[in-house]
Amino acid sequence: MTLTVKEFIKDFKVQFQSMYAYSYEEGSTEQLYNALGMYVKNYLSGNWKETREKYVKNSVKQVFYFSMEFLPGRQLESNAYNLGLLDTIREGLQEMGLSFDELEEAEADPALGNGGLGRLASCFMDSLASLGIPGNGNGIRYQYGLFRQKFVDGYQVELPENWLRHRNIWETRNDKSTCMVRFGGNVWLEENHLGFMEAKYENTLNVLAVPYDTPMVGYRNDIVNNLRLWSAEIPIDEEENYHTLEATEPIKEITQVLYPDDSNYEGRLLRLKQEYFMVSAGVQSILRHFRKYNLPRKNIPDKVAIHINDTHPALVIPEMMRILLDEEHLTWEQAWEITFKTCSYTNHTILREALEKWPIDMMKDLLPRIYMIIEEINRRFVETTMPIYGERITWQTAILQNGVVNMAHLAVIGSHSVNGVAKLHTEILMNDVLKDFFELYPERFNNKTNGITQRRWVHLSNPGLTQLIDKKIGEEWKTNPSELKVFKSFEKDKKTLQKLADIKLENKQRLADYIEEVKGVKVDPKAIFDVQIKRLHAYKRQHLNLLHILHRYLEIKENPTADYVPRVFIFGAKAAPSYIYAKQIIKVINSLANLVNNDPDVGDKLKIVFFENYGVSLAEKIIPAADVSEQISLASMEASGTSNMKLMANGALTLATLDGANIEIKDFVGQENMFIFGLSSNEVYDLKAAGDYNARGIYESNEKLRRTLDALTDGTIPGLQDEGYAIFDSLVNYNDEYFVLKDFDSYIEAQRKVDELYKDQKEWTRKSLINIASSAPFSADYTIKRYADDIWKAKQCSEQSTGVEPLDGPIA
Ligand code: 73E
Repeated sequence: MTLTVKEFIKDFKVQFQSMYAYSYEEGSTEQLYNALGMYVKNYLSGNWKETREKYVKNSVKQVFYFSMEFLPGRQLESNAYNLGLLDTIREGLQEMGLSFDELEEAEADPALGNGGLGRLASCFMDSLASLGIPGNGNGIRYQYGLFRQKFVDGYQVELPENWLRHRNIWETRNDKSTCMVRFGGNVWLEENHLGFMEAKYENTLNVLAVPYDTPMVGYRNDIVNNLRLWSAEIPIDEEENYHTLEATEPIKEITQVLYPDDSNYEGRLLRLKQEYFMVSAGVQSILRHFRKYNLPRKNIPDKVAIHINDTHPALVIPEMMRILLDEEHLTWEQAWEITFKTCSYTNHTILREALEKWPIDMMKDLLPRIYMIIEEINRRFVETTMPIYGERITWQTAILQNGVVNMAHLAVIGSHSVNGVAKLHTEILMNDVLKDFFELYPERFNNKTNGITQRRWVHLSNPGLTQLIDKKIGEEWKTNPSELKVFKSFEKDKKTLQKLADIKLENKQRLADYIEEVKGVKVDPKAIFDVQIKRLHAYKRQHLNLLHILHRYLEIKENPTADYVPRVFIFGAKAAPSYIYAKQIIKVINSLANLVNNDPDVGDKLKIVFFENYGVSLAEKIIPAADVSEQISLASMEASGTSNMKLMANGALTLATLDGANIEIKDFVGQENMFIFGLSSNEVYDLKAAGDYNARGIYESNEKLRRTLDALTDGTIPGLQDEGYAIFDSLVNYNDEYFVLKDFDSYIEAQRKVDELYKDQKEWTRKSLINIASSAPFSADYTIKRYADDIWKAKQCSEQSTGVEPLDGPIA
């Protein structure tokens, strides 16, 4: 059934009138957006219901992806696109004198995640639905998303992100499926009249978990999966106990705000409450189904896979045990077998400061029954491991260590699968971070390199490129990404290359206009657009990028008439509010931008643009216009990265260290089609082991570098307080934790090669084409297929879904 433009116009008018009781001509942009969103939601509701019913009726295995973060981005365009309605809607609106793009801007971009981890979860939701795999998301409906970033005087300021201020038309509150989550109080075990041990509770804080469901629309396959986000409320029958607004605070605060830390951990009580709240509500709602249909509990692992996205939801393991023991009265052995076979865990980082370790006292107070169960899991683990592996390994792998609950250890012990997110990262887990566990359970470890959805990150964000590919190789690549490799056969076709260059220039012009609009900076679209977009973190080394720009600036000042290839350095990055060093880097880049962008000696040779409030919507504008993708983390530190994949798929050339998924990008695209520099991860390990790294020595012996570093503190950059000193200090006086100085020379050399190659536009565009044509392996559809086949044992249940042929190549 295809919708005609005429039908759309008629239905949309009815929709608008039914919501606002006047004619659409009088509607505000926001009202028109709401009506359009509602129209799309109504359109898909039949499939949403049928998908749900089909899964139950056919009793298929369902995946539940538990994540504290989801970063879906705006949903109107992507839902309309996946449903096959987008062109019709665009045309219809145009006939009505309305603009789709304008209405779309009225949609809030839900920032319910920090960065890569949350965005990955949303790419996975898109791929699950598009592959027709029964998959559900389970998370938190934060009332405030990640802070809105503003720059005041070049400093980051955080403002609350009240994304629900306007109604969220995509969600459906589901009062029928609420559950109760208990915190604190006293708990003891008592034998009941049937002779079962039962857990008794008193003085608990009871919190009502209310689910809000959001449709996850598959690509043209009639599948609509579900994302369930939980909100904390006062239980209805306890309302009389909450007389004042203040009294309600401990409950409401649970789902009020997302913790703004990426790759970091702070043992805050509220965060532990959030984790347990989400986990308990999610597990209860899954197991309720088995009770309702009286299904054999031992079949749970055949019907359910629960995925633990980093350790944040690792309490799934004791919570599932709690329900199976206390409410289903299974034996420990039965409950453990079910739990272990159901759960799987992904590790996303090796950064020590990101590994969750909860103080035992905190856990005991807040979750007394859960703590008892963790203690018992630990006791049994120690009991079985000790006689076989001895003391050292046993104590190093125990869950309870030195007064804390080690969540990664809980996750590994309670899961049948443990995976990293890129080949190198998985190797580091096996050889270093989780080495002892790899010895205990080698069969559990596997790699699943991250991926991205081409639908959002190419088809929708880069329509020009998408049309060109369609024209050259047909549309099959859209459902079978491996077809993209056919595009490579055009690498020597002059016309195609010219067209590709034209499209890039158009995208750059569009971004240049936007830069002028929001930053008031005029940039030349013919300059190299050099992009680093990711959270601000010392290990990601935005300050290495900064040093190179500063070095370039000094060169221009010294020799303004030399022949420079014009470059625009583009940044997007939020710093965690408490991460002072990261905020100092932002300030220095902003101050340098202010200097450089207004220096008449510099002109178009060099510009710096630091966007405020980087997020999914901004990424969609920047990525199609990028020439260079900066992936410059210290080797071994970035688990995978995903902006590297998005930028490559849009034809940017990668400038990278051999870290995370950059290595696999190199394997597919070829070293000659990117710019590699810096220490390898083995060299980093050796350098750390040798313990003789001498940053000051490098500073003193490297003239070029010294001049650049000195410019941080000698007044070259106006407007700084002590931020330049702080960076200088960390690098020179505190021995440069992330080996920025060590990699400086080879980074400068790689940047020189970028300039050199850009002078040969044809060759640059040829390499760009090869990048695009080699990007298929990083489709999240492949990643999800591997998760489904190897870990979840979940089947595709729709023949129309994206067909993913097995890919040859190095991704395991
Ligand atoms: O390398 C990225 C990776 O691509 C990694 O840093 C990121 O996850 C991405 C997706 O796999 C990540 N985020 C976090 N840990 N790793 C994290 C940790 C604590 C809170 C929020 C996010």
